[in-house]
Amino acid sequence: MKIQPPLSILVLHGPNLNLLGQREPQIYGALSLATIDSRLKAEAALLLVDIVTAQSNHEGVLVDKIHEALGRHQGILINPGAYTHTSVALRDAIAGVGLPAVEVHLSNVYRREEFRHHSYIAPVAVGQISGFGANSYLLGLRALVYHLQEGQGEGKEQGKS
Ligand code: CA2
Repeated sequence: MKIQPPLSILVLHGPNLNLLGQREPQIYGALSLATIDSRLKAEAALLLVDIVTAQSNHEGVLVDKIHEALGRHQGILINPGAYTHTSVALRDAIAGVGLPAVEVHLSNVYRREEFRHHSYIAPVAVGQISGFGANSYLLGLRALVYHLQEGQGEGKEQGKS
């Protein structure tokens, strides 16, 4: 039996999420991004997976990070921030690398302004979790890991590993 290295997940935070905990706590909660990242690391340890986290306010930097995930990570957990509602480039990058991605949002975007109801990312994501504050990230990580593990399980049943 071949020993598999742990799954590695890239966690991407989009624009303005570096401000978390400092402004608009009524919408986005009181936790800082550093606290969310450390909770994600604790959750990843429970799930026996590795994570690498990054935040950028720049669309092209996020596109580059998605490209660089190929060969390094098996899945992407992403809060694209406002780029959710505007970015064909991020959508094309996720579709282009073909890695399973889960989209997460702190706020329930469907209870907010109409322009937040459309996501360019959702059609190329495995799924979306929205409205649970920092727990959206933890739920999203769990969903992505289960998705990846189920995929591997199916492969094994078919004698592919
Ligand atoms: O609910 C989410 O996670 C969002 O992705 C957050 C984005 C927003 O544009 C999306 O519609 C939904 C905005 C992130 C801005 O974060 C801030 C945090 C603190 C203070 C100001 C902005």
